[in-house]
Amino acid sequence: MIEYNREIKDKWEEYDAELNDPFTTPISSKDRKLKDRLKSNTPQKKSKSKNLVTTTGKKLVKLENKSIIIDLSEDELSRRGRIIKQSKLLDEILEELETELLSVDMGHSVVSELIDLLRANLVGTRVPRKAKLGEIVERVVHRSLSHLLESEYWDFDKTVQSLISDESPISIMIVGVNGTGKTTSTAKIAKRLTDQGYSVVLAAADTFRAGAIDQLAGHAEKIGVRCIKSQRGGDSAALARDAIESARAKDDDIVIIDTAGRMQNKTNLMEELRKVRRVSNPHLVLFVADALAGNDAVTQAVEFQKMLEFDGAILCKLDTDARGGAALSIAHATGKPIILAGIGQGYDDLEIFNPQWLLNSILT
Ligand SMILES: Nc1nc2c(ncn2[C@@H]2O[C@H](COP(=O)(O)OP(=O)(O)OP(=O)(O)O)[C@@H](O)[C@H]2O)c(=O)[nH]1
Ligand SMILES: [Mg+2]
Repeated sequence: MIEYNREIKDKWEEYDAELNDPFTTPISSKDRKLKDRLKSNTPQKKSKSKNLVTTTGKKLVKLENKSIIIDLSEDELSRRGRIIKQSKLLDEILEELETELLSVDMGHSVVSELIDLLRANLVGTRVPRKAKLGEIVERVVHRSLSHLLESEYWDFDKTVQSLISDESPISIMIVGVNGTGKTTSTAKIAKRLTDQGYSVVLAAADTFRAGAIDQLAGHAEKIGVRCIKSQRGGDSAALARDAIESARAKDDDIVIIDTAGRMQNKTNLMEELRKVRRVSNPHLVLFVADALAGNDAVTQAVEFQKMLEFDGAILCKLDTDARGGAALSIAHATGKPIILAGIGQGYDDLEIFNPQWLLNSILT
């Protein structure tokens, strides 16, 4: 990552030479205050969000926004070494990093939050005397973004296994805007769980789009699982409930509910999805995001989260030239983890999401 050139390296050496004894070079009180405030990641004033209300007195629900935690642990020294100061070199390294992260489709707000936090946490930090600033930043960014992707993470296979050991059938509802990969992911999950020995039923709850029912039924036939369907325009919530009843009657383990991504308008779509969820009461709700949509995927995830909370996301189309930064923005903006990754159009092209793989491909 952060391939700072020879010139920058030289400047770092100059900067090194120009540093006085770190023990007698305290950071300015302004820098220290900023550092302390951001380091603790706690707002200075008590948040008023608890009492957020609309102009007509209705309660507003604040989004759970995951804060980024800067992890300096392995690079920070408690004694000796040198102290990182605000410098042109640091600015250049952070600017380069910012450009790089924006180019892999990480959203503006999360990138600037990360850069600000990095600056605030790095300045004043004592590091080994011989350490290269660019390499320190590289390691800190990697660790910090790992935390972001790994926090709240849950394992898909183990979760399904543990839910089934408590109750059967269990249901998984797949949601997201149109064309992101919901139906394909429904089929891929069915294949994955069938391969693990479970008996799976699909529920064709996208009764809105022409061809959606046949598309899912076609997948079901190829995978060799049952598909519960109705006429086009049928009641999707009733269909989902029927599928669960049918699974219960036939002793199946899992129902996967494929839902619509488009209706007459957004409000209708959300109302329909909320009804499906209320009636079928799924064990898991998974949001499908299209990695190719970049920042739009993040906006969609945030909008969905407001209307219909989900437990985790599936990031599809990672096999394309999508840059993958959306994963970080989605995790940051919704507070929910990416759980599964779609890596192609075949039934086996679904993997457990691997944060390290994504970070290695983003931070090249
Ligand atoms: N390359 C690639 N293509 C994918 C992936 N997942 C889905 N697709 C393709 O994306 C297109 C849309 O997928 P669908 O599963 O139909 O999307 P959907 O969300 O169900 O769409 P609607 O039902 O219209 O809302 C299809 O051509 C899929 O083959 C993936 O991981 N990689
Ligand atoms: Mg579909």
